[in-house]
Amino acid sequence: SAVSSGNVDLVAAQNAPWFPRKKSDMDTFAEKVMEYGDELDADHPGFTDPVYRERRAEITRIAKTYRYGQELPRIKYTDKEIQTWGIVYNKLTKMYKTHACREHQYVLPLLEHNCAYAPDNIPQIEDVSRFMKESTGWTLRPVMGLLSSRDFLNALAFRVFHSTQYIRHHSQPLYTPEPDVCHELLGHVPLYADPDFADFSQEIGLASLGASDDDVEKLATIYWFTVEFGLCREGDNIKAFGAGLLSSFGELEYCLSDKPQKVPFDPKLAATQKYPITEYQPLYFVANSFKEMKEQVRDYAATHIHRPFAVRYNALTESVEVLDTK
Ligand code: TIH
Ligand code: FE2
Repeated sequence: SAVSSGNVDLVAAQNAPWFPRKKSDMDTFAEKVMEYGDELDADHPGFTDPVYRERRAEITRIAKTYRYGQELPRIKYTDKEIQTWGIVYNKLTKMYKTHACREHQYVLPLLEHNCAYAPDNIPQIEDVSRFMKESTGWTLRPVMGLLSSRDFLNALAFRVFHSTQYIRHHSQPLYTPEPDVCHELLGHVPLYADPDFADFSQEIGLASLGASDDDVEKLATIYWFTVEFGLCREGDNIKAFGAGLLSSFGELEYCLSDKPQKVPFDPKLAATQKYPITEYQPLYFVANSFKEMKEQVRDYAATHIHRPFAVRYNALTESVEVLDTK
């Protein structure tokens, strides 16, 4: 087996879908957004609010011009936006004590202390990204809206998480069908300070590099049932660790009630499970621990994702090396 030297493509990887080899390669994602972004769907609560629409357009324009290596853009949030954040923040932080997994509960006070998380302040992703970098090597990148599954997952291989900076519409604080700054900062960020969760996410990212469309779809579904909507066992209890749950006080209450179905996490089953994207989930997977989840996904990738090459992340150069396995 041979290791490629930087930009020398191996024959085996040449026929695979393109994937980033280094962090700056992700600059090509900046203008490719799928839905939402600044084009709101008709059933979005902000659709008929011109002030909200203009504000969203302003914030997404900033994300569009960001390039690797620059300081992450600081947004001057309005009083109305801070008020929405405050409502979400106060409701959620009360519920976390009983509903959030222990890793999330451990990190939130650190974010309050180090990154100015508070009910009357929306933290800046530059400050948050620096904190993440020091904890587990993860960083944030601004994004206009939803990326394709392939681009989004590929970034995880580099320990890069794409984050929106706009906030949900003030009329519906309890749930939004799309990511917003509450979802990123309260749902995702705390978990990325946990070493096992950090490794687990990168594992999904590495498996997605150069994978077939079909395999990317499966990995995105595993991501959905873990990083976004995962539950985990804690002794005799079940707690939430999925960011979609930890950022929605509506669904956070619902997910631990007896209404939805809960089954043990199995990546092979999760990979093809159907799910709705604009309403509460009817089914959740329950993991035993982040460590076990990481091994389950690594085994799944080794046995079910077929590529004629292997990849390895070099943390010193922050780049992906391609290894010929033929
Ligand atoms: N439903 C979540 C919330 O209200 O915060 C947001 C999202 C979860 C998953 C995708 S978007
Ligand atoms: Fe998310």
